[in-house]
Amino acid sequence: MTGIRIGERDVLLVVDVQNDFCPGGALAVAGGDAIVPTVNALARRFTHVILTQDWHKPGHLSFASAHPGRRPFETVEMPYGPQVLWPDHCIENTPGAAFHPALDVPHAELILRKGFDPAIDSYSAFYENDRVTPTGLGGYLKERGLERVFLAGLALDFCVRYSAEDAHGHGFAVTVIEDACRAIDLDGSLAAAEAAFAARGIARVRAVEIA
Ligand code: VGL
Ligand code: ZN
Repeated sequence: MTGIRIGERDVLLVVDVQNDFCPGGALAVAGGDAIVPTVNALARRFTHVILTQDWHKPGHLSFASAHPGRRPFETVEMPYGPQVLWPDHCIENTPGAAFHPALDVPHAELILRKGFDPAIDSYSAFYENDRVTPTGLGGYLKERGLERVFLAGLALDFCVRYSAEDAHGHGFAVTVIEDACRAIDLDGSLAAAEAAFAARGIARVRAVEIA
């Protein structure tokens, strides 16, 4: 047990703990709802917590339904590169886009929505999937003097993964809290995420290690 002491320069980034990513939702992640008590308990250890919310318009270009003849979980080429097509999910102002009802983080200081451009998906909380359009989160964290980014949420192999990589790219010390995440695991995406974390020195810990 390492016992990581959380302080004023640490932030917990809670990624996409939304109904559509939980069992019964449009893009359900197995066990997605099971992380909620862990996330709630973790959040109480942090002064600084940020929530992200996947937030798409109807007809978003990441939806298979926007591509005639295509099925969910196929990959297509977009102007910005390959894009997995998803079932319609997290449509703005719908119950599927709402946070899980048991998510209890009253002190969250920022709710960052992403994926609102109808033509570009955004897995990362820092950049859209063109990998160059910033969300502003990097600047927010730097201006606020935050230095270490801890991540929890859904899905480990998509939005958590790319958020972690981009946090690392911004120079933050990055730790993924593994048992506070769940993965989609599409065509080896979980193994790819784990390899990416290892390659970049992104730490992986369990929630119990956070003091
Ligand atoms: C996510 C696929 C599509 C995620 C969001 O939160 O990991 N995955 N939109
Ligand atoms: Zn999405």
